[in-house]
Amino acid sequence: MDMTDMAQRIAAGERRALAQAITLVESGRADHRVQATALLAVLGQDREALRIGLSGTPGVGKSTFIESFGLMLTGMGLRVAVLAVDPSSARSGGSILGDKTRMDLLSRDPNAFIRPSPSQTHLGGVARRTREAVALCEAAGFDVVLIETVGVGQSETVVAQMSDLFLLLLAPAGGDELQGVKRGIMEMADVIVINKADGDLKATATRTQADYAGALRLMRKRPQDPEGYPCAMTVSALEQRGLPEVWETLEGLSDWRRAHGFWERTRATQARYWFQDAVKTALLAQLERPEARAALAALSDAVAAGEQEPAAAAAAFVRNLREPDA
Ligand SMILES: Nc1nc2c(ncn2[C@@H]2O[C@H](COP(=O)(O)OP(=O)(O)OP(=O)(O)O)[C@@H](O)[C@H]2O)c(=O)[nH]1
Ligand SMILES: [Mg+2]
Repeated sequence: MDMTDMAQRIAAGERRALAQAITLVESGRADHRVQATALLAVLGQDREALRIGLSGTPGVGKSTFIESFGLMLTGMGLRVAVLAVDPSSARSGGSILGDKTRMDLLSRDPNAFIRPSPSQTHLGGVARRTREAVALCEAAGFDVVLIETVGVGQSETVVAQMSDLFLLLLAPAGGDELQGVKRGIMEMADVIVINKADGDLKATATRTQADYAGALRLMRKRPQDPEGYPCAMTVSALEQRGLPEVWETLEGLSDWRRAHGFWERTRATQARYWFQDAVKTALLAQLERPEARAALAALSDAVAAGEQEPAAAAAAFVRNLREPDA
């Protein structure tokens, strides 16, 4: 595959090229990794989307929200990409692929692009691939990239590392359940959205929103927040209520952060993180090469037999690690 040609097709907004490129970054093959790295370098980072991380427990209405919110955005003339980080291999058939029925209209919208998460058990690998998929969607000219994850703990941190804004979706619930949301996740949220504020649940949703608004006010103020943020609001994804307000709230925050330098700062911090992550991944990949494995096995035996001291043997091993083609 010619990566310059591929890059041009992605930049021109060719969906098939984008889908192929995401498959490439998701691949575990070493030659694909080389191509993916080259492609990302050719594409550069001139185009910027608003990256929105979105988390919520199973059944809270993430898919319904993305369908309604996504359609609202495409209706405004924006191009929307949806990606997912799925920490659990337990979900059948790879997350939002099966969900495409719930995102039926959005998945058929020419201004939307929905990509199911790669089915993988190792969160680290999935995270890197999703981050690269985000970069590909930006290069393809999408205005908004939604990165969905099921709220089970660890995956939120990873999604926050690749998002400009973080939205936490919650269900209406009694006061006790406020304790159920882990503090760390609350602290990550820029906007807490109580979904299902309709029908019988409407009053409970309003109460839940007030509870969270109160809890947020008690939290330590973060430098990257203007007055009134983080905030809590109610929506009905099903009845498409409150969605323009969510968009205004997100835009207001991103505008403020851009104007005050926090946008660039966050992206710079994230770039550092992913660079260091890539270095670690590359070094670990070197350990998997046959020569390295053989050397490691031989030195392990020598250490076990007491012929070599562990630290000295390790230092010698690392000194002798070479690039595959060097
Ligand atoms: N009343 C009401 N029900 C909703 C709303 N949004 C979603 N639901 C319902 O809640 C259920 C779960 O919605 P999903 O959108 O599949 O939730 P999810 O968070 O994507 O769930 P997982 O993919 O399993 O993690 C469905 O039966 C939806 O119809 C809403 O705004 N109001
Ligand atoms: Mg879903």
